[in-house]
Amino acid sequence: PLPGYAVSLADVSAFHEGSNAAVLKDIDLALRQGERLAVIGSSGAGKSSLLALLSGELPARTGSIAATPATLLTQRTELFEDSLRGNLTLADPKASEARLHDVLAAAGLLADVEAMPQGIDTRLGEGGLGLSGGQSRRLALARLFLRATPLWLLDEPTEGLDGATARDVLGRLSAMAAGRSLVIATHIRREAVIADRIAVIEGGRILDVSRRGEVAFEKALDRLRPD
Ligand code: DUT
Repeated sequence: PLPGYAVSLADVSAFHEGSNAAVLKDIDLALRQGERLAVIGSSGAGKSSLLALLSGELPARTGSIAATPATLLTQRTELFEDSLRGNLTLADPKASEARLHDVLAAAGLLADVEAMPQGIDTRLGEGGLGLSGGQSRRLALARLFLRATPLWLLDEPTEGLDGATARDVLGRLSAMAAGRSLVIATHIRREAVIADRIAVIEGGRILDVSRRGEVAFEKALDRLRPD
């Protein structure tokens, strides 16, 4: 990207494998380093696809795309048949014990881990301990916190967490993200209010982008699930 920018897209279209209809159309988007963008729109509008495009997972068919290295937090958390430690350090094998402790605390998972039979060395997955949906989500966040990329792409980062936990985790996420650029695909108000700008996407097109302080920004927030 241009100096000072994390992302620049011009006239990008993209197709999912095996589909002959563009999932993203005429996408123009520039994101400055350190800027936070929320992407909202109906189910199927293309929010997750835009994150996949920015992560390099979904190729651009036309147009030009430049993005700094990014970490994608998807809606689904993959768990491996390994200890909780192993499930965490796959994000950074060199992380120190203190760092693991810090990211578990920041993800709101420390008390859960301390209550597990072998703590951080408890085995997860089949034959081991199962995690609740909320615990899996928080493990995914702890993994994200270990990834030092300048751009984080978050797909509904606090979906499935109860309101109080979600707000707590969002506060820590915001602090951990200091200096990084964020793109947050969401339909929940609490996740969009931490953004500097909101992009509305429908039918694979960006319809509108508004900035905090503008009336359109408040209107966009009003479309979201209160929480
Ligand atoms: N799609 C595919 N293949 C995929 C993923 C998505 O064909 O591997 C289609 C489904 C949909 C469109 O692309 O018609 C956009 O999907 P996306 O998941 O990007 O939409 P969303 O805005 O993220 O929806 P949601 O809010 O339900 O997550």
